[in-house]
Amino acid sequence: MANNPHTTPNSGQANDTDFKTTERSKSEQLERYRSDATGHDLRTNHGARIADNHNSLKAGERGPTLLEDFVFREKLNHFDNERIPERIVHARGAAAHGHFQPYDEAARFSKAGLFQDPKKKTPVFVRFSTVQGARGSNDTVRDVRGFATKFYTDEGNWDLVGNNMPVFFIQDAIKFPDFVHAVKPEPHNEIPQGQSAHDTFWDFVSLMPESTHMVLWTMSDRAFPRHYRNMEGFGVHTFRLIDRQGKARFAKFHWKPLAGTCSLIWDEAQKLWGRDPDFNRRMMWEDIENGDFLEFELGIQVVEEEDEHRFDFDLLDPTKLIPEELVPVTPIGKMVLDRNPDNYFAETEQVAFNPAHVVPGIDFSNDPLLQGRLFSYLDTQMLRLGGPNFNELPINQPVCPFHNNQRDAMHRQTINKGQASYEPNSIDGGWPSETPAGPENGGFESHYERIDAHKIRARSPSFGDHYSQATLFWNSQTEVEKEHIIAAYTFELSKVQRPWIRERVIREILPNIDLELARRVGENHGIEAPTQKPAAPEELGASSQLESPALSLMARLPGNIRYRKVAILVADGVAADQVEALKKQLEAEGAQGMVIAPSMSPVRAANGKHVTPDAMLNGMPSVAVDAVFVPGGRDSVDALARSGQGRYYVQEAYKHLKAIAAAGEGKLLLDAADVPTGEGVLTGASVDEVFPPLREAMGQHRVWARDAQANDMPA
Ligand code: HDE
Repeated sequence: MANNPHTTPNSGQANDTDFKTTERSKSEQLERYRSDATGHDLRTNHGARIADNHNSLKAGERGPTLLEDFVFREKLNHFDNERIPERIVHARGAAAHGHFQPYDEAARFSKAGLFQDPKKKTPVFVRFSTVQGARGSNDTVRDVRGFATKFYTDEGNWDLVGNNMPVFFIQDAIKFPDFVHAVKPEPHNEIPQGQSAHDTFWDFVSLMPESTHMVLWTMSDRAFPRHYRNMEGFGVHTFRLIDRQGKARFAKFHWKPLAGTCSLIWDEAQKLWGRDPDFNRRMMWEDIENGDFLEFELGIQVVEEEDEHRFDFDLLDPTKLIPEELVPVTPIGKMVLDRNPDNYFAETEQVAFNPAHVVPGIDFSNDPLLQGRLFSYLDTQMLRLGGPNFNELPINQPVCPFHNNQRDAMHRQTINKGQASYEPNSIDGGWPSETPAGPENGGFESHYERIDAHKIRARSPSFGDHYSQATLFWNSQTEVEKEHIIAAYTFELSKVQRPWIRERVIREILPNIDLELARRVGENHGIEAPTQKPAAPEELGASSQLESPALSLMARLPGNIRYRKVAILVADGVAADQVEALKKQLEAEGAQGMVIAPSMSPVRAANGKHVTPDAMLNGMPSVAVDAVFVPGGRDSVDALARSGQGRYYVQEAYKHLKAIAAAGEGKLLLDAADVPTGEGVLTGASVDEVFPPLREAMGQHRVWARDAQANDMPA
């Protein structure tokens, strides 16, 4: 078994070099650890069969439990110790397995093995997460999403540990504990969970102007993606790629979702906290089980070393992005996530990502945030996973063979043979030995960079512009997106108790992004915003670019209706042929029709047949679907129109800018609920008539034209 690090003998170089991963390598490796109890006896951990798993050993039927009961003690003892510390940030997550396949283009930029052969599939494991909340918090909170990918390559694991936003709150890692202490639930009462809408967060960020750009991203709809398949991912920092000739280039990594980008609406996201706190992880899980895999393209923005200083921002500053209009994103491969984990704890919880896990062909820049991360991740895993041997956990093991002279420590599993655990040695033939760097299968060699500098605690003046890219982001949003951002600042600050913090945000921070933004948020708080930008010119900076269309979520709308869910509202007397007709039309386009009824009892249709519901009105509420269809059938529509839940369903869908269609008498439900037709509310005699405009409206994800009046809907 060449790919088992535990069984590969110390056979050295030749074996290691010959090693080749396949798409299945990781799954085959995990198979050795998978355990299935089907058909097996219940036994203790030392292997004794258990005769009675219901009664502890007692002195008499009504007497005390005896210490002798090793079956009871082992069971309770294991249970009492089942928890490990959750991640200090990114505690809540969901993950999936898949593979990555490079395009031809990739090999030009990096000698990394995974990029060389367009036919080669490298296994990956991806964990998506929220940042602020605890492991049991909600999926749809306003927060950054983590997007961490472990590539199990021939040459070792490469971890691309990114987020769904391309910049970060701080410039230097030494501020990370301050930032996290400020955003986490407040220390005296542990409120609020999964949110930044509280005093300590706004206190910190309003005193740290460098956070302004990233805070603006988190106030946009990017902060609650509709589905993990609908969000972009970013490596954030500038990295280096090294080609086969040894030439280094700067690069930023991007994940582009092939299903397009789209997000929830804030009101919808909040309601989902109660209706389905597992919304994102459930959708990913169910889609993968149904064979609707998640697909992303990996892209890079490449900057030649000699161009390092050609931008009006510093490439090493993680609060800045490179506008795609300045340096386009070159696609270099595709990732498909197609398999759910077998066990949440063993895989999703125990996976340990680390930006320092790189392979030859990928290297770091001197971004001071990245440099700090190179320390932090290994450090945190020691506590979280109980010592330095967490690399032996099945999910963390590379699939290539690996040997070194590290030994012992808690929970060591490898049985290292031989006497020499040091290097150089002559006792074990000098193995394991070093590998010289080279264009192929070489050892890792750090980029040969000349540094000539003073040891100093300071920031480069080139990091001094804190606002120009925030303004660029603001200018690049559509009117609807701007309104959502204004509403977000208004909401968040309404939760801040201390007036001076609200004032500081509105008077000293927001006007530097945009005077109108400050004025509007100020108006909602009874605070007058200044009419001139208050920051010093060097802090305001000057972006050579005024707009970047790629920064708008609307730039990558899906355009089609694949993976969309449409609620079909039914009750007794429904026109079953219309239910069937719509389901067929949707399925033909890769979407799904969900039959939703007042209860789970089969509905008796007008033609006498039975229609089986997929869910109940309050079990799959409108916030959990993308569009609503009301078929005809007078009795069915009357019953729904009489029901508060029926009327609320279409009202809420209207409020959340969802496409709504009604065939035949279905319109009567809309009338009863005061849902006006027009602007994505489509009516007609038949499914054939309403489906084309319904598809068109769903392709835009939301009916944006309705944004202004939809808020008046009382749902
Ligand atoms: Fe992290 N971050 N981070 N981070 N981060 C962690 O590592 C840290 C940063 C990111 O699904 C922790 O294993 C420091 C940027 C993701 O398991 C910890 C700094 C970006 C995940 C840590 C940053 C990230 C983490 C907590 C500033 C986007 C979840 C548990 C210097 C590029 C990975 C753990 C998963 C997790 C430290 C900033 C992404 C404490 C010190 C910037 C996606 O080590």
